[in-house]
Amino acid sequence: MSVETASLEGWQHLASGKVREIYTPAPGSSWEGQDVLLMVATDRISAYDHVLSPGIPDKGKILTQMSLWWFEQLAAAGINNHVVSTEVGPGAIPEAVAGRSMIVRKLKMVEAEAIVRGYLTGSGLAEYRASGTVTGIALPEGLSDGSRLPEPLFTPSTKAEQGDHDENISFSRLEEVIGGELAQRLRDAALKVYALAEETARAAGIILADTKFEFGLDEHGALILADEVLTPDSSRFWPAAGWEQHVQAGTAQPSFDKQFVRNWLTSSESGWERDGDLAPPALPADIVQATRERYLDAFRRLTGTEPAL
Ligand code: PZK
Repeated sequence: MSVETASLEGWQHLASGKVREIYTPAPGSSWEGQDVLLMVATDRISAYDHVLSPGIPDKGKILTQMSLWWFEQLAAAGINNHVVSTEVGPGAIPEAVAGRSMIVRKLKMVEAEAIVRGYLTGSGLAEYRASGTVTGIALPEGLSDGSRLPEPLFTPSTKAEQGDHDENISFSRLEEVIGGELAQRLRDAALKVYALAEETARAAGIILADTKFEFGLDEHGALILADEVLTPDSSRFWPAAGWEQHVQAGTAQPSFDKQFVRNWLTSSESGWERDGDLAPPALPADIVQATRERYLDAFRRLTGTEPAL
């Protein structure tokens, strides 16, 4: 969907995220009153807190179909998800957004992000270097950027207002915010999903360094995996092939999908200043194409199939 917020027959636009759009059934549509939403993934890409232009052709389709593939794998392991339908046609998903959309159950969203980290990097690495801990959890000495952690850590965060960064919180703060019982259920579910996914990804040549899940509660109080899951937008994917060399050398792991974009943006060639007030310049066609190939590569490695484009 290159159009920002397309007008979709039977659906009414509800909200925009950085790279996704959400719709509610329009009055008179076949879904009216059914407590569902339509989630649409656009081709927009963000880096360094900016949404870039142009988008990456087919990104929304590739990531939606990757997320649906994961939901299927996880359902086989007993993890319930919010997907209701991916059927395209009149009274279902409009052709205009086919392949990049899902109709989902409207849930009572848990007001916290369920983040799991299996490898040390990003804000976890920064805290480790300062204090030897990650969200207050003590870790062994001698870990480097990209090191595998002794065991995966549940590091929840609270959703910030749009534009702000999410804030890491301790488990005890999570208990205060959402209640002790729900906090435990959230942690157990997130760690279970991460362990399954990390093993699956590693067997496919991708390291799933960390990932962010969003869960919701259904009408019976059951915890349901929601949002988009285990894509490069919600997770850090690293190529497994070079991982150990980077850890040994103490160099940062390359981002599976956005490394070309980041390298170009921060190169003298782009002329852009990361810390300035200006929007980044348009991405060159070769950077766009190389990035598209990275999304396709991740999809193919994981699923062993081609996405429907
Ligand atoms: C829900 N978002 C994030 C924002 C997007 C997505 N199953 C659900 N039930 C109720 N609400 C949500 C979900 C899900 N998933 C997700 N906001 C609400 C979001 C903007 C655009 F596509």
